[in-house]
Order: sequence, then C-alpha cells, then structure tokens
Amino acid sequence: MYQGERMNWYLLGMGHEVDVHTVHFHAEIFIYKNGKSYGADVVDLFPGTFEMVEMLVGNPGTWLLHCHVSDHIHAGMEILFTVLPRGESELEDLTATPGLPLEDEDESQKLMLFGSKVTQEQIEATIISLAVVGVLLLLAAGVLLGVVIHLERQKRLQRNWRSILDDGFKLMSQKNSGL
Ligand SMILES: [Cu+2]
Repeated sequence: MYQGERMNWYLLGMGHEVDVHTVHFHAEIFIYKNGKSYGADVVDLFPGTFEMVEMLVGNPGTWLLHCHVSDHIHAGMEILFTVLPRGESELEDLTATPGLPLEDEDESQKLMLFGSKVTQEQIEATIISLAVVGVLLLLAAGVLLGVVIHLERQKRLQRNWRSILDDGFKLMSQKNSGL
C-alpha cells in the first residue's frame, strides 16, 4: 500500500475462548468506528467476531503487525506490512482533490447500479422521469381507446339507420303492391 491511501483492514477472529487477540499496527493509526469514530493502533478481536478498521496510511516503511498476547506471539502471530512512499507532487494531488481519496463521504452515499456508481439524486430524477413517461403513456392509451369506442359507436349507428330505412322501404313497397 502507498502513503496517503485509505486502507480498510478486515479482521476476522476464529477459534475459542483462548483466541482473544489484540491486533496492533505499528507506526500507523486507524479509525475504529463503534457508534463514534476513534483513532487507535490496537483493536481487540474476540473469537467468532470481526472488525473493520480504516487506516489512513501515513508512514512509509516496513512495520510490524502483531498480537499482544504472549502465547500468540510465541506461536508466531506477527507479520510485516510495507508502506511505499509517494512523491511530494502525488501527495499534494491527493490532498488537493476533494472527495478522493481522503474524503469519501460522497462515495458512501453512492449506490451501485448496473455496475456503475450513481447518486441518490440521479436515482430520484430517473424515477420521476419514468413516472412522467408512464402517465403520458396512460393518457395516450386512454385517448386511443376513446377514439376506437367513438368510431365503433358511429358504425353501429349507421348500421341501425340503414336497417330502419330498409324496413321503411319494405313497408312502402308492401303497401304499393297491396293497392
Ligand atoms: Cu492473539
């Protein structure tokens, strides 16, 4: 990892009652969130639990990561992690760019949709435009249905008029032949 990055560490505790660990990061400080946010360099890890800490990587070098429980140290529960330095200009870029990566407040409010990140405002705008399109389509369908019903009614009326006229002619011709 590089200086200036924000690194999430996912710490998973396993085993049973003797496996209580105190995870200690040398030379770096992380943010531990438990209702409020705390700056710390040691986090307690109980068996069957996990913790997530967010490290603001600051010090270049190779550092120790280990457990403070003596038995665990003797059993080998220690490892090194390396922080690579970043050039001065790169560090300035990191701090000058708002929202990246030192400020990730905005990132947390974005949702993943079809593989791309979208804000809540974009989702709201999409839903509103979909609703408007839906209402317009409903109106168009209603108008079309009205036109079809009107045309059908006209056809039926014409048919009725024709049959009434036919009956009239029939009656007239019967009368005429009777005379
Ligand atoms: Cu331990």
